[in-house]
Order: sequence, then structure tokens, then C-alpha cells
Amino acid sequence: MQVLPNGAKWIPGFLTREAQENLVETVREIVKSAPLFVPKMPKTGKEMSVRMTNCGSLGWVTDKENGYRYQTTHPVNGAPWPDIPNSILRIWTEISAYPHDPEACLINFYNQNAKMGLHQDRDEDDFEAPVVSISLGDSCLFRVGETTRTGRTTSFKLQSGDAVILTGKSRLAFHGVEKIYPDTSTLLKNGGRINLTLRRVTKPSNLTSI
Ligand code: MD3
Ligand code: FE
Repeated sequence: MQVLPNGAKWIPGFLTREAQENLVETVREIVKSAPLFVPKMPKTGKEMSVRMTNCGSLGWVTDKENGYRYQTTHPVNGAPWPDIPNSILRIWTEISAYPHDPEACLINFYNQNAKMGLHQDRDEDDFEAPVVSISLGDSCLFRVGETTRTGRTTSFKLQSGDAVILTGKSRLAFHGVEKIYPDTSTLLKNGGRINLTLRRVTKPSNLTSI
């Protein structure tokens, strides 16, 4: 485990190859009932290059009219998101050290040309809970900054099977995916990168934690 600036924790090789293969199969099952959709930027409606879907009680979506938000249903087919599979919940329990289940598992798919600009994750009500990220497939160059857009940034390469846990100050650090390194993994038949981002969205009620 390596500690990055602002306290983010990086676990290179967290998942074995076999666990990665099983997780890809699990993601394929989720995508069958919740197909990837094309996220659009708020106000401009410009398409993002990443394709997305979710599982969990709340899924992260974005479109021109209503912007970034969490909702209980798929933006295209209107169906409730599939549950977060137990194998994914176990990853959260093992590495988050947080006593409540995640509500959202955002699944991002990057083709070889996709990227994600520098941003903060601030659409959640609960910033106390960590964010857990799992990378599968091609490697990427990931950039992490500070809690202001103009802060210094550090870039590092995330590989298939790596986990990152964002706690403390890193929870609100600016971050983005600068580029995908094509053909750096044999995990996905047609290449590209999958990232799973597990998040708590709502503040847990005290009544459920006693
Ligand atoms: C912050 N996804 O969906 S996961 C997102 O690879 C998003 O698809 C990225 O940012 C992706 O909002 C990254 C979250 C993550 C990972 C490592 C970080 C955020 C980080 C390290 C420091 C600060
Ligand atoms: Fe993010």
C-alpha cells in the first residue's frame, strides 16, 4: 500500500488475475440489465468520452438539462439499477473500513481515446465515507491534485487490479484520467479500461448504526 499526497491510499495489484476475470464477468452481467449510456455535460450537452452505467440503490448520471446527480433509475431504460453484487460489496468492506455499505457503484468504461478531465467528486451528501476505486484492463495515467483546481498535481499510472481509497483530504482532491495506454492489458478482449467507483451517497442514519 502506498500513501499518495493528501492521504489517498493506493494498493497496486489488489486483485489477482483470477479475481479481475471474475469481476469483468460480473460487470458484463450488470451491463446486460443496465446498458452503458453516454453521459452529457451539464448545460452544454457535450458528450463525455467515457461510457457509464451503475449498480446500487443510487446511480450517478449527468445530462444537459439536469446536470450531475444521483438517481434510482437508469437514464435510458428507466429501470432501477441492479443491486451491487456481493463480490463487490466484499471489496468495499475489506478496504474501506467504513461501517455502512456503499449506495452507488459507478462503472466507467474508457476506450483507448477516452479521458476524464480534472474534477472533484462532490455530488454526495456524505464526504465522511471514503471512495473506493478499482481499475480493470488497460493502464491509465491518473492525475491527482489538491482541494483547489489550481493546486499542484501528481500523475501516476494505475494498472489493472489496482485499488485506490480516498479518505480524509484526498476525498475532495481534484483528479482525472489523462490518458489510456492502449494494449497494456489482456484482461478485456477488445481493450480499454473499466473503473469501478464505490461511494456512499447519503449520510447514514444514527438509528441504523446503534
Ligand atoms: C481522487 N473516476 O467517476 S476513480 C469518477 O478512473 C472518477 O474512472 C476515475 O473520477 C476513473 O468520478 C477515478 C476515483 C479516484 C481514484 C483515485 C483518486 C479518485 C481520486 C486519487 C486521488 C484523488
Ligand atoms: Fe471522480
